[in-house]
Amino acid sequence: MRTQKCILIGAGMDCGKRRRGCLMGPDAYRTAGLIDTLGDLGWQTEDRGNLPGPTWVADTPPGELHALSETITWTRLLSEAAQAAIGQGFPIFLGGDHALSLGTVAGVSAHAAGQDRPLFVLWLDAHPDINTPTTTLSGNLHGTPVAYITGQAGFDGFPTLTAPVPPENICFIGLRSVDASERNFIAQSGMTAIDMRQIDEHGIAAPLSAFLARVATAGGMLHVSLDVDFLEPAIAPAVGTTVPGGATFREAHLVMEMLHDSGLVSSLDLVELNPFLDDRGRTASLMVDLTASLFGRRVFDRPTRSHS
Ligand code: Z70
Ligand code: MN
Ligand code: MN
Ligand code: MN
Repeated sequence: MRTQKCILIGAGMDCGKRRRGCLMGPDAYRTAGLIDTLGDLGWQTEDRGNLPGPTWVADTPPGELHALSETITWTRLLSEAAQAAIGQGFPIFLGGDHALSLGTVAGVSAHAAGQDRPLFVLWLDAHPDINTPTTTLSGNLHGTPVAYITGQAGFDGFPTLTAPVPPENICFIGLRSVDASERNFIAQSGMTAIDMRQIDEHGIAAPLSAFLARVATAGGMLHVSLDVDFLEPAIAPAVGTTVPGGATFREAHLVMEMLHDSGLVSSLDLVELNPFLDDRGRTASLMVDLTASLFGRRVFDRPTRSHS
């Protein structure tokens, strides 16, 4: 990692889907001890508090776009906050639902373009979130950020992207709930899509190593977007839509440890935590522990970098 300073940005965005509760996420991470955990690992932490985005939105009928104007407002706020932070430290965006990545990745990609460096994105999620406002069946905009950040059409009214992320720079790991339109798009997009079967057959380290090697060779910056539903619901119940068959405790920690060893990660989203659904804070605590692995917590030092 290039810096020893983290910048925490709370984004209690809760309008990317109908089910409410993600607005409590930022404070759950703080309650679970995120700041002390990072401090114990030698990181200085600046907490910029919670962004003042739109809060409560009444449900729209099924199939209609939900909270479009609120999502556009959040996207602008988050993109500005990301661009302001990333030159000053390692931003950690405390969600909030996954629609917050419309803004965080837009901001980070604008910064990377200004530095003449390619941006890569690792999307750890059961879902590829690659619908557009036109293709979405649910109307939930948390299912759309990857389409937006790669510059797909259909995002009328959203801020114009400064620097769309090339599809070849996107890597999904953990997919197991994919809409038909998303499957067709991914197949012809050039994105790397690792589903649970590939993880079962080859392990999670091999595809991650291959992706990290590409980022390193390109001299890229790497944004990591961690959706709680990447994880097996038995260990991470605090999420609106649980999808069985997720990453295990050990797979998830291995991913974060390998990311740390790579030294390539420059920003992080923690998304979809719904503390209202948690079991005595265990999901919030697990997300903090995974973040600790990304920021250098380990059992023993390792002799070499994992992607070389
Ligand atoms: C579906 C949609 C989704 C959760 C993302 C699901 C999207 N593809 N669901 N995260 N929990 O509505 O577009
Ligand atoms: Mn997601
Ligand atoms: Mn998901
Ligand atoms: Mn989700």
